Amino acid sequence: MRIMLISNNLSTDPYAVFPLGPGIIANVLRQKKHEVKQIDLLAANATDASLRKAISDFDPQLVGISIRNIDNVNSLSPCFFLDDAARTTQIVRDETQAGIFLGGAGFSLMPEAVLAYVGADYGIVGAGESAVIALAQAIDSGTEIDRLLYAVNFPAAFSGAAYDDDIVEYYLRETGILPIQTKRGCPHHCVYCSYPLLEGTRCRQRSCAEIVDEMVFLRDKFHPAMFYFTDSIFNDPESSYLELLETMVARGISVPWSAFFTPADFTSASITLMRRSGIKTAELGADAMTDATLAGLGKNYNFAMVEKSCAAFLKQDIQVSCSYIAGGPDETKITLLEGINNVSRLKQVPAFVFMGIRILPDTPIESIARREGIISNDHNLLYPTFYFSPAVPKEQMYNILEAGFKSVKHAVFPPHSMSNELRVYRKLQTALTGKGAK
Ligand code: B12
Ligand code: SF4
Repeated sequence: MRIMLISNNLSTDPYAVFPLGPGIIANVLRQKKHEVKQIDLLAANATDASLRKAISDFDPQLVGISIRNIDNVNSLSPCFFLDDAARTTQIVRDETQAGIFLGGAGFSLMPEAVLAYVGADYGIVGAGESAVIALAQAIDSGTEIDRLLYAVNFPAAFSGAAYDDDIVEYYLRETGILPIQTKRGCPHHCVYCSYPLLEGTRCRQRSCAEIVDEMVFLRDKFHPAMFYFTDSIFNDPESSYLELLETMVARGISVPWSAFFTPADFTSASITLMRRSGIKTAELGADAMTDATLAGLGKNYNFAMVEKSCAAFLKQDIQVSCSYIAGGPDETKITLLEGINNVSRLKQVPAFVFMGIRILPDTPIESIARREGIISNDHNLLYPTFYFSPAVPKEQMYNILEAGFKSVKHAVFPPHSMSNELRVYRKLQTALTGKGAK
């Protein structure tokens, strides 16, 4: 079949990200001999007219639209992205009779609601590799198929992506970064987090040899400035990431990389291995700023562990940054002040501080918010809705954080001042490698 895949994500905050999910879908469909045309609306600098023309030139028999983000999860300058997706869907409808299906992380968080809002025909919830093949087969043969296909009902698969030249070139020009996913799933139970819902609660790693083959291919073909491992947590509790790093060292991958880490008792040998395999910077999801609020988020570590993790990286001259969310369960005026103090102490660690937690369906924070009367039973979570600890009025929370972090040079608050600073920070990371980035 001729299948068009449209990546609808226009967000460039904190930076433009290569559409890895649609790339995987394109790859598996091509392996089944479907003719696939990928269009990334950002990379193509698409207008309504150019999108219409691309559709009529390709004349697809099926069109997939990827929905990565519903919103920007930022309570202080919220953006809602589904109107763009609805508009793209309408353009596709105008130009072709082909069936339209949705997929992607944003879509999978609220599939029924997003399908209805955007006005598409079908949706694939979760990892799309196997379900998309079944969907294409059914449409091709005229067999009836459910509107929503859930990945859990299909054989597990974990594929690499197609990295189409025109799309890769745009992202390399913009950031120098190419993303790779090495594992899926997270076994932790942080109260606000949707990642285990999206990817499951068990870590499943792709074969190290396959990942490193892909890195060698990408390095030699595109010369990226940096790889970004998009795993929910890179340092899984079983430490399977160390095997990957060993394979990278053995194969002489010399491209810098970065990833999300959760605070842990890192051994110096593991950090040495990260350094030898080219780590550029560790993004530590510290998430809360005090012991009490870490416990409120369901974390299994305390702030001393955050400090210990940072120190372990810094000791081997590895740059580390931390992100925090103020205002979660058990936040009080006292924890805010204590947290500002804690974060200020970590002078060598850039800190990015958000306020309020985006409430996503089926996460424990949703039940907490209902219990505390923050949302009603029929509240529509499609529209950005945030949890703020009822113990501190929101405005007061903002004022405490703003005043507290004003003179703390390594901390960014409020988040709308973050975009530029984070962008500068990222650019600096890639520029320092001297390759690829603008
Ligand atoms: C890594 C990551 C980042 C990194 C990206 C680094 C990089 N260079 O790529 C950084 C930190 C930069 C980032 C930023 C943001 N992120 Co982010 N990010 C993630 C994370 C952890 C993984 C994304 C990823 O690449 N996964 C790997 C790919 C292969 O998986 P996938 O895209 O889901 O694809 C699979 C399926 O979804 C499906 N699929 C995907 N597309 C399609 C299309 C079709 C047609 C079909 C059928 C199927 C399908 O099949 C794929 C293969 O199985 C997810 C959470 C998660 N665990 O999913 C959040 C996530 C996607 N991010 C999210 C958000 C909100 C953002 C930001 C807006 C936040 C912010 N203000 O910083 C920005 C936006 C950036 C941008 N320009 O778009 C949200 C989106 C949900 C929402 N509320 O809208 C998520 C889900 C996290 C969350 N809070 O719940 N992010
Ligand atoms: S916040 Fe991180 S460690 Fe916690 S459940 Fe989510 S991905 Fe796992």
